Amino acid sequence: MTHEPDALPRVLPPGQRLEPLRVEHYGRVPSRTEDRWTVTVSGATASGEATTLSLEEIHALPTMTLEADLHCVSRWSALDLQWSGAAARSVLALAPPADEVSHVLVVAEYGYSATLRLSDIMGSRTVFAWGMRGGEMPREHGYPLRLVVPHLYSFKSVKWVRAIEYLNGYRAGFWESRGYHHIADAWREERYGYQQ
Ligand SMILES: Nc1nc2c(c(=O)[nH]1)N[C@H]1C(S)=C(S)[C@@H](COP(=O)(O)O)O[C@H]1N2
Ligand SMILES: [Mo]
Repeated sequence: MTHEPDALPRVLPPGQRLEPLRVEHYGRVPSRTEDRWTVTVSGATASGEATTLSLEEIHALPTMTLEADLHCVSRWSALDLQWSGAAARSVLALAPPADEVSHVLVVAEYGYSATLRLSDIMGSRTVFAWGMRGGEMPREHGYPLRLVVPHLYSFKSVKWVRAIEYLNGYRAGFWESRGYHHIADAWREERYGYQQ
């Protein structure tokens, strides 16, 4: 009889510990209903105009499924989560950035936000998700629209996305302005601003 281990060895980024998935966020779970959910794209757009995307438009994009982990900067990691939604780059293509854009501020209902380098949000494994573990994403995990950026600490994986602002240069979002790293690559252990 061959020995099948229960689980493959799991590789965690440095300084992380494995924990079951939990719900973690600042503030309340939004009560806004899906029919009143829009996503505003503003700042340095290619057209010079701000655009309001409907949830329908975003949910109509080709979907992809992604296996990705959550790595909280406070050191818990939940592994092997399955997300489905649209590639972030295909959402941004609906209202593209101007050439000089370097960063993107992603803003949630109630004002939570995170700043990403344009290259991180345009990465092939970055998604705007609305499905999770084969079903509809539970509201507390970010339905109806949640960014998932697998290689960065999960404070960058903004739940309940309501706005995207294109920036020419870096501007701190919620945790970045409270001492956390502006890039936050979990594999490079970029936790705190003083490491920058
Ligand atoms: N809108 C919003 N998104 C958020 C947060 C938040 O406070 N508000 N917290 C972030 C942090 S710090 C973590 S660790 C993850 C947790 O995701 P989960 O609740 O799906 O486990 O959500 C991220 N996205
Ligand atoms: Mo976190």
